[in-house]
Amino acid sequence: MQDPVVQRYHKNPILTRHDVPYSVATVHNAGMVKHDGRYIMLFRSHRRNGRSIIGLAESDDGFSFTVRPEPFLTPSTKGVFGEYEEFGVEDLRISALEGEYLLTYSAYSRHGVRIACARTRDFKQVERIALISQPDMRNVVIFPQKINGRYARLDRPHSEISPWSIHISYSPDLVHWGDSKVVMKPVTYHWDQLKIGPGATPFMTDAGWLHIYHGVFETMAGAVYRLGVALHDRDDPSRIIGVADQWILQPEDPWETTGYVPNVVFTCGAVPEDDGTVKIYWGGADTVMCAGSARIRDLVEMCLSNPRPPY
Ligand code: BMA
Repeated sequence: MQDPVVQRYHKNPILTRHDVPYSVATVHNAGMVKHDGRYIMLFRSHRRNGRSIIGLAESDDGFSFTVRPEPFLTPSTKGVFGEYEEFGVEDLRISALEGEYLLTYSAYSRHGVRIACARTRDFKQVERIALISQPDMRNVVIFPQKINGRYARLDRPHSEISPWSIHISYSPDLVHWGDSKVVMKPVTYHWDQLKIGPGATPFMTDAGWLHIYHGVFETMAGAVYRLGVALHDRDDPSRIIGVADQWILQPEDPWETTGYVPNVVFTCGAVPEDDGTVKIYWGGADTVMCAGSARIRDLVEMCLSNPRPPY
């Protein structure tokens, strides 16, 4: 196994606010996908009013990105989306499914945070489909394949009774979701004991769906966000095969340990490659975008050889 398991790109950070041709304060937590052989990054930026929008950057090699002159998605001002996106749109994930790209993002408003779903085929036109959760819900990733004829997603409801955990839900039509079930919870006095949430869109491996998630530990100096990895059954992703006991990435570089929110690495996207590696993308300190690479078999091995209980 490579040590460290995630090799950071030597020219991190790969994208900062200085690369953005419009006025923003941060660049972070980007959804990722390969479209027509090019890497698409849909990144979150705080505007100087503290509310977030989504920008688009493109790359041929997955590391060197150019930002489009205009934002990709800004809060709607019309109808039901206008009401629920009033305070901003955040942390978008991309799922390639049946010839289109499904986008899920957090919609913030005076009513709380819920998830909106939209679709695009070309990353030019975007069509909003529906608000697909009630408040409060963040961090929804849709599996890039239907499971027994239904759409499936990992989500993370907020609860006062339980530490915030990862659940699975299903839908026949992308609009109505249900049949929910908890799949993974934080483990006490573990690096993810405070809360966990879905991270990058899961991708298929020989051993099942690989999901890179985030976990949080509270310290005397505040929360530390790290990344971990879980393996889900290919046919029934509500069944966890193994969750790695150890994290795969923690804040270490200066732009991860200091910034707008210190000690944060937070992922919304990873791109599996044909050579058996996966490019992992994360926001550093809610301020910049970083990238790294891992061997998929190493991540799978971590889930199989030394797993901790799913909950
Ligand atoms: C979470 C979300 C993320 C953010 C993280 C660290 O609650 O707001 O968007 O990256 O906190 O600040």
